[in-house]
Amino acid sequence: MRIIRYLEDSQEIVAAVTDDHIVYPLPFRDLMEVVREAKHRQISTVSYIQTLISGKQGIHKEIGELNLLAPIVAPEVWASGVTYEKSREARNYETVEKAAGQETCYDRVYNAERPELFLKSTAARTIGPNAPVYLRSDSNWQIPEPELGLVITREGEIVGYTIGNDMSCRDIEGENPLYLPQAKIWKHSCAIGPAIRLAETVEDPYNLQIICRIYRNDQLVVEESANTRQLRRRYDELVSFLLRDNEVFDGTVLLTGTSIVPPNQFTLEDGDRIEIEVPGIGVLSNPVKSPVKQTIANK
Ligand code: DO4
Ligand code: MG
Repeated sequence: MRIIRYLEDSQEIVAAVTDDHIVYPLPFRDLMEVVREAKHRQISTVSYIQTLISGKQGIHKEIGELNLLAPIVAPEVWASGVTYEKSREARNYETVEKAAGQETCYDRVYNAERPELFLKSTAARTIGPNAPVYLRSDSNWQIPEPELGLVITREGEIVGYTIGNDMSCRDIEGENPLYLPQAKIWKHSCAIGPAIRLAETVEDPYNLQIICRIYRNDQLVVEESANTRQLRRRYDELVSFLLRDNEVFDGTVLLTGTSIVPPNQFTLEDGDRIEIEVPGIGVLSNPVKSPVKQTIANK
């Protein structure tokens, strides 16, 4: 079972979607309200939703036919770094810190007990399906980072899984790792969606396929895939480090790192379209817009 949000007649609707693609609008403003109410009734979220939708008609629709919004207004999106070998290799390729035979900060963090965690985005900077991700005007080497996202409660319980795009500037981070916040955070630099699959309905979250496709002029120019079984850490471990002496809020999303990096010569361009698919969750599709186009569009 998945949870989506969509816009209909200017109304934001939260809905449950069954595996046979029936959409059931729910009388709640967001998933976290449903989770809290289920807890209060001491039943699982899925059981509670089943009681809500039982006997209801539902709408037979592919979610792509709806005007989808981000599946949750995440107060914060955090991200994990260098949790896959592929990410370590890419970071070592781009960094000026790499001296022959010497360990980099990326090698060290990949092997360390403490993971790399960073604040990726806030609600205002995060977009949902089909909205444009923006490029930075001061970078010439930009890529999407397709990642599995954990949707957590303020206690750190993983209630669902979504897809995230941790847009990144390889040249800015490569010049100096201390530039990480600028390489990672700007307006529309994070997309999540299209749905949240409830954790109870995921058989094995360490066996999810992630596929990334990038289209330029409607031609497929990048297609790569990975599997969460390649992750070096456990999800609970990432969440527990995030919660250490920290306050997180209901509906926080924690991205778990990327194992897909486009070829080193690739950089995103205005007009590209990024698709990130996780079977069972859906396809997160976003067009790419340059700063020049954003300025014109905002006028
Ligand atoms: O160290 C930089 C960030 C790495 C990252 O975002 C990732 O591995 O996904
Ligand atoms: Mg990342």
